[in-house]
Amino acid sequence: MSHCGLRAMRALTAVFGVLIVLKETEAWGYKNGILHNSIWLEQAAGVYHRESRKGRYQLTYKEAKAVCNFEGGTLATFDQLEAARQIGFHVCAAGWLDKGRVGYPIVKAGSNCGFGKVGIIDYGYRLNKSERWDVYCYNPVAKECGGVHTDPEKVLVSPGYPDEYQDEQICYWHIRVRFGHRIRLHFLDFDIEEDTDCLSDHLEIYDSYDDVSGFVGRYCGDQLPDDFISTGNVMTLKFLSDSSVTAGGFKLQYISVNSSQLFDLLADSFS
Ligand SMILES: [Ca+2]
Repeated sequence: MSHCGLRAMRALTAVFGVLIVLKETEAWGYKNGILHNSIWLEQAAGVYHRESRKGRYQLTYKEAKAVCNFEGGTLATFDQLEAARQIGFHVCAAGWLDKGRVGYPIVKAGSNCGFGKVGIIDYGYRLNKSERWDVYCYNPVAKECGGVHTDPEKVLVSPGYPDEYQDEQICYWHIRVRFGHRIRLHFLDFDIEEDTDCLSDHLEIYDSYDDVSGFVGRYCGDQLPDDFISTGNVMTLKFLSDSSVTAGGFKLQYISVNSSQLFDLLADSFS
């Protein structure tokens, strides 16, 4: 091959490489190297998205089923996912559905997710059930709870509070305040079924925008957890209850603090 031909070949290979990366980017919603589906963990119409603790696209069909069952739900059907999508459920991540189908719900067309289409992006019934995806679960018993919160301060409560929470609840609260600010969490009331290692019911705090990284702690019992201040401008709270024994629930307040307020807070705590 001539020198010129070799160079052209290399250039072509590079172009194909870039194209493959771009295609991945469009299909799976990578942005600045971060999977931005992780912010969409809230539930809608009883449907919610889960990924493996190991991360994105790690669940076989069997494992996906187990994840939903563990939380008292079942795999969502295509119709349940569509019903959730119609009230705004938008997730940029393909997950297992009932009967081995795979897809994800797109509300707003975007170039980086869903091939610019709106609707359920349907990968069809998978022949190979060992493929690894995320999962969409359905749990009609779960009360509406969680969500994305961007107010500078807010009170958050367990589902049904001040009544006792019910069995088989799962809630994610994603808190995002102004860039450069941090989030101070302060508990006002706390009563969650007590159990060794809080395996039955618990509230978990994550110092990140998802429940995959930044694990801070898991809490149960009736002692108020200590205040917590995030390292960045985002935080995630996750509440889970199992299939028996409930308790009073919790009430907490979060406040967005800037660096000078933070300095005062820290000064107070040491004085
Ligand atoms: Ca329980």
